[in-house]
Amino acid sequence: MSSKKNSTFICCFLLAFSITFIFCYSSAINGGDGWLTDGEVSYILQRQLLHYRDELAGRGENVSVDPTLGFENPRLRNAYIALQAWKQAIISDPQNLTVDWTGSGVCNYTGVFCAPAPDNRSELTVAGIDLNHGDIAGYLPEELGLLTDLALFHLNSNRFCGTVPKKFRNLKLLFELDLSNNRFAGIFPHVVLKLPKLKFLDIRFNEFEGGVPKELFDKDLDAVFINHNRFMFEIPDNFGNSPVSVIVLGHNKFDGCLPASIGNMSNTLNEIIMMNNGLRSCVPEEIGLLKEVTVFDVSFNELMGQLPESVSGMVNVEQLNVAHNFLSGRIPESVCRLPKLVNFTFEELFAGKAGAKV
Ligand SMILES: *[C@@H]1O[C@H](CO)[C@@H](O)[C@H](O)[C@H]1NC(C)=O
Ligand SMILES: *[C@@H]1O[C@H](CO)[C@@H](O)[C@H](O)[C@H]1NC(C)=O
Ligand SMILES: *[C@@H]1O[C@H](CO)[C@@H](O)[C@H](O)[C@H]1NC(C)=O
Ligand SMILES: *[C@@H]1O[C@H](CO)[C@@H](O)[C@H](O)[C@H]1NC(C)=O
Ligand SMILES: CC(=O)N[C@H]1CO[C@H](CO)[C@@H](O)[C@@H]1O
Repeated sequence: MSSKKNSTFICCFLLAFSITFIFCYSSAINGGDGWLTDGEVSYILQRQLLHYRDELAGRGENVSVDPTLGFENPRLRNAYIALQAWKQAIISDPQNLTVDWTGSGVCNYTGVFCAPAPDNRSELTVAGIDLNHGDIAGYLPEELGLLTDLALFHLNSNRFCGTVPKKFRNLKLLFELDLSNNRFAGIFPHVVLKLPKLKFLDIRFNEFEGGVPKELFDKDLDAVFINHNRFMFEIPDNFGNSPVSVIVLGHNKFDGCLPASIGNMSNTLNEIIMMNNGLRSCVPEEIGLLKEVTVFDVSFNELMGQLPESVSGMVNVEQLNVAHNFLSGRIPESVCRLPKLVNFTFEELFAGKAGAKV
């Protein structure tokens, strides 16, 4: 054994040991029924060894593929590697959704959808994964980057934790990414900015924290949901460059101003929800340019000044919520003339006046 391999081995062992220890310790303090079975320990050890190797080279290299398995084409073989690696990274699957993830027929796995490859219609490839509401716990291994033809990846309402694999940058066809309502943490998953076909980004209800890169708003996305995380940043001036029809940023810790550039979204913006952040500014005149908007909610912020008369331009608005801010002055009469308005909530915090409803 070379000394490099030797030290690698020791590192792996220590890593595996410490993780096993934490695992045992937490299950003991959680009042679980004591220690892990030998099977569980060897599983964790195995996974940690695999994981450590993966850090050194491209992951997936060392998921062994039984040579007796036959695959229709190399894409499906890669998909097999990705899905087996993922299955190993799953700790709990109470609905047994991945129990049938065995053998070479990956297109028959629960939650996995195949379609002819866009660049070769005579080859089947994995085009979608949908494990919504699976309640599965685990993490996403880098091997998922082998699913290079994936267009849809839906994981909402599971218990996946950790981060979004960097190898997701290989998913050049990914169109919809829904990781909502999981336990992902760490900084904003910058890898999503590198996905040329991405239109739908949903990472709401996770534990992401830190800033949101301003490049997000220059990207050609149709829907962005990043609400209910721990993001903290100032809304940048390029916000208005975003061509989204729906954007939901609520329940984070954004501050700064509602930028005037929002007016540039007039042809595309349909719903915007920024409730419960720390926005501090006046409501810009330019909101009146948002003629396609149906839902506009900036409630529970620290917006000041008057609601501008220009709101009369929001001719399609059905729900307009500006309550729980520091807005003052009279409500512009033009609000009453908005043809589609169903629900208008405005509250003068200082006067303690109840919301006005139309
Ligand atoms: C999943 O499989 C386990 C073991 O075979 C079984 O005990 C359990 O009832 C199954 N759960 C569901 C929801 O089918
Ligand atoms: C998927 O299942 C069907 C029906 O059980 C079977 O005919 C087919 O060969 C399977 N496909 C693969 C790729 O294993
Ligand atoms: C398309 O797929 C078929 C079946 O796997 C293969 O024989 C053919 O060489 C592929 N064509 C190209 C251009 O890769
Ligand atoms: C976007 O909005 C800003 C501020 O209102 C304005 O100065 C700028 O010219 C607009 N850009 C485009 C491309 O419309
Ligand atoms: C990174 C790594 O450990 N790669 C290994 C994967 O498995 C092959 C075959 O056993 C080895 O040759 C590689 O070194």
